[in-house]
Amino acid sequence: MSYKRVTLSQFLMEGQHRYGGSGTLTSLLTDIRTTCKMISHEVNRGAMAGNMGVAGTENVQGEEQKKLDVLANDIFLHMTAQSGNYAAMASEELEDVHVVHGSAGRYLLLFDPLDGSSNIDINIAVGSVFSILRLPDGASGETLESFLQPGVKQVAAGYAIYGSSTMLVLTTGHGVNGFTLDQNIGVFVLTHPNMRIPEDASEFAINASRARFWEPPVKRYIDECLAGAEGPRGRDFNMRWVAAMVAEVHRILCRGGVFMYPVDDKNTKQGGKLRLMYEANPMAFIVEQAGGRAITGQDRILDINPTGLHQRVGVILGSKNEVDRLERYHQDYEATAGKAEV
Ligand code: FBP
Repeated sequence: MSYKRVTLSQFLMEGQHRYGGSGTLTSLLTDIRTTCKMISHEVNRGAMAGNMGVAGTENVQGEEQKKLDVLANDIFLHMTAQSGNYAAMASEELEDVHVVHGSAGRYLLLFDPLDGSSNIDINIAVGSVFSILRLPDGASGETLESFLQPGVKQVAAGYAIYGSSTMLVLTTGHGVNGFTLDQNIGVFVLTHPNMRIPEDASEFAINASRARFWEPPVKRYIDECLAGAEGPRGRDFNMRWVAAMVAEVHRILCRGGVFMYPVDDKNTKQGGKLRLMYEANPMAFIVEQAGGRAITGQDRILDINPTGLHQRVGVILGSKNEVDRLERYHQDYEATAGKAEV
């Protein structure tokens, strides 16, 4: 039996040679690797390290912060600043841009240090999500404007999932690869090369407790799935909801499906639930690189021109043919709704 194991560092070096990189991307992602290893350790220690429960503070979104939200945020800020690659950062847990003083870095890092925080105290999967942008020429990391770039400008993105095992899944625009942390030797090993999302699927994820707020296109899609083999879809569908976007996206990368947190009548004022810059954009980059699609209902998420660090959007992503169908239902609805108004 060949014992060929490829570590994340070897994979990044190999990519550097293949795509003629300068080594900066390798260094950028090495910062992220170390950060996620440290957060994985703290998540796994859980109550033993007193990491459970609330921190007694609120973040810029007005959400109660968990102790691990604050700890993971500190680990991200500290560990990724070491290399000096990043000029500045933005986090779900910080209101404003965090400038890395003295850094001559040419990159910007955006992150959700702990996604799925409501799962921490009940020992269900959580994760970290990151997005890397170039600092525009002539721009300084001090300004918000340098961050407000559409998702298509990302040079790399990914997530770590702290579940039954710890994995790091990432893209640099050349497909999607998954690495599992070998706890014995403390290295990420390539276990899921070239992940691809099946175009068809029979599994959806949406918070059904919000059904009364759904817009007609989403309601139509879910009703048809729930009608099963006797209904217009002619087959049965299954449902999942982990309440951690990282886990939903990881499931879809592994076996297909569609994940939705759409704009609905209850969150429409704030533009949706999930944040564009450090949740929707990195996940949309990953999903598209794996052959899936990611839309708001109307628009391709990666084409959105951001207006704010903590801007929220509707998210519909996953298997191409299911997202195509949801997009059609939105277009049909807008066409009929448009006619009704005339
Ligand atoms: P944070 O935990 O980082 O705030 O992320 C938001 C999130 O937890 C997503 O990961 C998840 O998909 C969604 O909210 C769950 O929402 P709900 O509480 O409505 O089930």
